[in-house]
Amino acid sequence: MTIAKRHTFPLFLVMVVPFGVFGANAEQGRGLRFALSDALSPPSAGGDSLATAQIAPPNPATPTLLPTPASPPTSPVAVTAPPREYACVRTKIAPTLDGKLDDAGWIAAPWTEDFLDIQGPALSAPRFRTRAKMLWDTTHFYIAAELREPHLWATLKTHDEIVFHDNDFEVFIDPDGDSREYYEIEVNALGTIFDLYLHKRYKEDGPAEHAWNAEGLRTAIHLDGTLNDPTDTDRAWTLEWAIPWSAFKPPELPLPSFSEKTRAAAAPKAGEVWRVNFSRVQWTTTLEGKTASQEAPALPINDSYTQPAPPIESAPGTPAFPYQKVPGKPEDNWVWSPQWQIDMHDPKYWGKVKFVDTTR
Ligand SMILES: [Ca+2]
Ligand SMILES: [Ca+2]
Ligand SMILES: [Ca+2]
Repeated sequence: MTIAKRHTFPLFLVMVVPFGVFGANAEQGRGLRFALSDALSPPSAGGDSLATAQIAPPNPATPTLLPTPASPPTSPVAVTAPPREYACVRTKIAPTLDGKLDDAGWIAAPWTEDFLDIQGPALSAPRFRTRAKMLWDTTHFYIAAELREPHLWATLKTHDEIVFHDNDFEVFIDPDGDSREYYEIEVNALGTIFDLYLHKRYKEDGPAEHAWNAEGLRTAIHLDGTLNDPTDTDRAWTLEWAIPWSAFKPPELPLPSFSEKTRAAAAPKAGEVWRVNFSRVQWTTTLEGKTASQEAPALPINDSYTQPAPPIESAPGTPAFPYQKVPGKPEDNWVWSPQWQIDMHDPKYWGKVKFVDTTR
């Protein structure tokens, strides 16, 4: 199954609450971080049809500034390695955006290291393999990723919903590496995008600007398996993104500018290094291996799965036992370059991506 989308809607200006909260885990920090902005947002207009691939633009809201709560202490892990590095090769032929990574450019491009826990190699290794590739040309930054996944699951369908409430793949990009004026894009297995701009880190009172959109972004996802069907075992999802360099443009905000605006959303020069990191958010669901039988008396579905009783009433055409998050269990965060803390918003730990041009 391949899902392709193109985002070309205009930019809307929305001031979102500054929020500097990071708890002892990413669920706490993220949940708090979005609680107020969610509350201030107008109600969702509902899911968009994948068939038409139309994405509703976010509705404008009244600019609002609220005081930042005190940040609880975090417990960072000792830093034992420098940030990851990757040589991003300029490609002569743009990949075909179909979610499949069989393009000549992707075949030639090296994989990143396998993702590990956000706090580094001292923590448990991820349950499922994740890795990425990057390419560039004069018009776009291309990103590919492979996420091994025995239970393809996604529910969110509306642009700029909080996509990490599903399992997702995320990229963080700070072109000039000053830890200010940087960008984040998230996607789930349905291809739903949540893209946002950070004026400063949350620890420095943000704010996050959800109304920023990666204009001209094209995405495609290939599902190696069946989405939202717990009666079988899936294998992976792969994705391709083409992000125009022109998308890396800070929105107009009533805030002081740093250096990103002077870059004028230009393509990198050969040899330039940008700070980039990838994150995979992975929730544990009630149909992952032993979890179901640990939670409640179980009903057998097949040789592989059990499901807590009683079964959940489902809409016609949907599986009788939809995936459910395990209540109270925080998400896992698996990343390319370890952050040594449960906080993606510390760009000094992001990977160093060097744009290499061997075509001349
Ligand atoms: Ca492709
Ligand atoms: Ca920056
Ligand atoms: Ca957005």
